[in-house]
Amino acid sequence: MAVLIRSKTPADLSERDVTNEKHYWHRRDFIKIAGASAALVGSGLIGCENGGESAQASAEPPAAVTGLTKSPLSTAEDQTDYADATSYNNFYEFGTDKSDPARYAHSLVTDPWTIEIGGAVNKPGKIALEDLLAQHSLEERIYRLRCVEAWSMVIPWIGIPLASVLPRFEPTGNAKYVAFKTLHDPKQMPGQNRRALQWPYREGLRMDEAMHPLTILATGMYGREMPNQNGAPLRLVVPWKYGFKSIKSIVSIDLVANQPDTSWNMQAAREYGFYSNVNPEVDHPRWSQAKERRIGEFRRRKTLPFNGYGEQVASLYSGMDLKKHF
Ligand SMILES: Nc1nc2c(c(=O)[nH]1)N[C@H]1C(S)=C(S)[C@@H](COP(=O)(O)O)O[C@H]1N2
Ligand SMILES: [Mo]
Repeated sequence: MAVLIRSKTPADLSERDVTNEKHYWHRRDFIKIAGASAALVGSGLIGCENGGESAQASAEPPAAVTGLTKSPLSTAEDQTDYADATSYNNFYEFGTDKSDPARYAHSLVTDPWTIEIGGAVNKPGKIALEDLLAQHSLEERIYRLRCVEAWSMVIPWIGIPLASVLPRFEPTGNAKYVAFKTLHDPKQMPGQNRRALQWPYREGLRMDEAMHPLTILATGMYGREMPNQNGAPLRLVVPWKYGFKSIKSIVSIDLVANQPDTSWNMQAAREYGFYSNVNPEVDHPRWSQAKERRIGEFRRRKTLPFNGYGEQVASLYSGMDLKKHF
C-alpha cells in the first residue's frame, strides 16, 4: 500500500496534538479496511501468522506518559506529524516496506520486558524495564532523526540518558564500546523468517558516544509510550547519526573491548560504516547525502554535518578522517 504523506496545514501547526491523533486514528481505520484485502498482497508477509488481523490490534493508542521534564537539548523546529512518524518506519523485523511495521508490529509483546547487561562490567545482570525506569525520571527531548535514505523527521522522544544507565553496572577498564541487540523471536517478529538482515539486529557505539549527553534510551514519543513500530519498549536515539544506529526493541547491552558488529555494516560494509555520522560530504555509494526531505515538506533541505549537532559532538571525532571512518 502506498504510504500517505500529508503536507502540513496551518491548522495542524496550531492544534498539533489533537489534529495529529485524529488523523492517525482515521488512517488506522483506513489501513484496517485496506489491510483486509489488496494491500496485504504486495507485502510478501501475507500468510504469516498475524497477517490478517494486524491493523485492528495495532489500533490501540499507546498510554499517555505523565510527569515528563522538558530537555533544554531539544530543537525548536516544527515536529513531524504523529501519523507520519508512526506509519513510515524502518523495522525490518516486521518487513521491509515502510508501511509494514505499523501493520504488523502489534504481534510484539512488550510487557514484561527484560534487558540483560553484560560484558566488561562488575555488576552484570538482567533487569526488568520497569525496574530500570523506576530509577530514572523521564525527559522529553525533541530531536531530529535523519535516515540514510535522505529523509528526516523531528520527533519529541521520551527517554533517559544512556549515560545515567551504564554506570549502574560499573563498566571496567576494558569497556571501550557498547554493543546492543534487538529481540530475536521470529514468532513475534515475522520478518525474521526472512534473511533481509542477519538476526538479531545489532548496533554499537564507542564508549564516549554512548556516554554523550545527547544519547538516550527512548521509551516513548509524542507524550505517549512507544508505539511498537517505533521500537517499543526501548530503543536507542543518537541524534547526530543516521537513523539505522537507533536500534529498536533492545534486549541486551554489552560493554566490550573491541568495535562490535553492526547489522548494516555486516550487510553492506561499503555502504554503512561503523560510525554512521550524518555527513553531507560522504555520499552513500548509491546516492548523495547532501540533501534531505523533511517528511511533511516539499522542498528538500541541505543536510547539516552531524545532523546539526556538530557543536556538541564534532570534538568526539577530532583527528579522525571521517571519509575513511564513515
Ligand atoms: N531492530 C531494528 N532497529 C532499527 C531498524 C530495524 O530495521 N530494526 N531500522 C533502523 C532504521 S534504518 C531507521 S531509519 C530507524 C527508523 O526509526 P523510526 O521508524 O522510528 O522512524 O530505526 C532503526 N532501528
Ligand atoms: Mo534508516
